[in-house]
Amino acid sequence: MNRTARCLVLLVLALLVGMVPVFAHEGEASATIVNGPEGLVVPAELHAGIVDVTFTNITDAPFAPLLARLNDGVTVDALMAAMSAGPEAGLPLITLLGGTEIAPQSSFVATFDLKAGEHVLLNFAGKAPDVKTFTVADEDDTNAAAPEADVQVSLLDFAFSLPTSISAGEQTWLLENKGDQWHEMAIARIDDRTTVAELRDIMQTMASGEADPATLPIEQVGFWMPMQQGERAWFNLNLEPGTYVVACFLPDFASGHAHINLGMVQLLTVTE
Ligand SMILES: [Cu+2]
Repeated sequence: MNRTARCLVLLVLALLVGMVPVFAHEGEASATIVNGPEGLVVPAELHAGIVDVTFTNITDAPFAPLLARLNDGVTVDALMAAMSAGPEAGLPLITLLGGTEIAPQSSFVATFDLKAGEHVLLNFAGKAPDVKTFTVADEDDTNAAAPEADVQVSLLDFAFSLPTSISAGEQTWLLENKGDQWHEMAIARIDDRTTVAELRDIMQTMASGEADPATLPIEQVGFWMPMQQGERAWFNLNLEPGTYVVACFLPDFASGHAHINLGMVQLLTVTE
């Protein structure tokens, strides 16, 4: 074998070794969902129960995957027709499981407690909305255990139940919607020099929805997209010591108010 051929064989072997973890996960309690140049690549079938989902964004565009289960008897066509009239029309047809924002060329692992049924994965962050479907099969032959959580958060109507102080560094968060409404969780770091009066102003500006959050002295460090009643998910966040605000900006359709205005906002201290 000449030198070039040997190099080629080594290259192919290296690529294969690199790909092994991807294949080894299929059929187990994990799955990989890729946002690529041709759009979303989603496994056709997943198992019910606890499933680790690795979201990989290999594009230079933002990726915001949102998982939803179609309610009984609802078709994807019916969902898309309803969504075109606005989210309020689409919501009764689905159960949202949440999702997050994934920067270009990066990955994020979230663990879901999947229930059997037809599902959709929506990405509204790209140039055009991308929707893919997958089935969650009835039987749970994986028996995967739920991850152990360091930080437990309950989403309520309208409050967060979460510790006021947590440890810095990599922590596993468990998010559960124990309310009746849909909820999301945005986590933003506040400048440690912020006074209480300034903080009140920041929260009011955030709640008004009128100011561009990018102009506020805060930095978003985490976000879990809308999740509905009875759903739960786990993911890791690595926060530095400091002061953070946790808030839900979703609307309460009955009153027209954002949940943050109804009390769904809390400060969180991250300690060394
Ligand atoms: Cu909420």
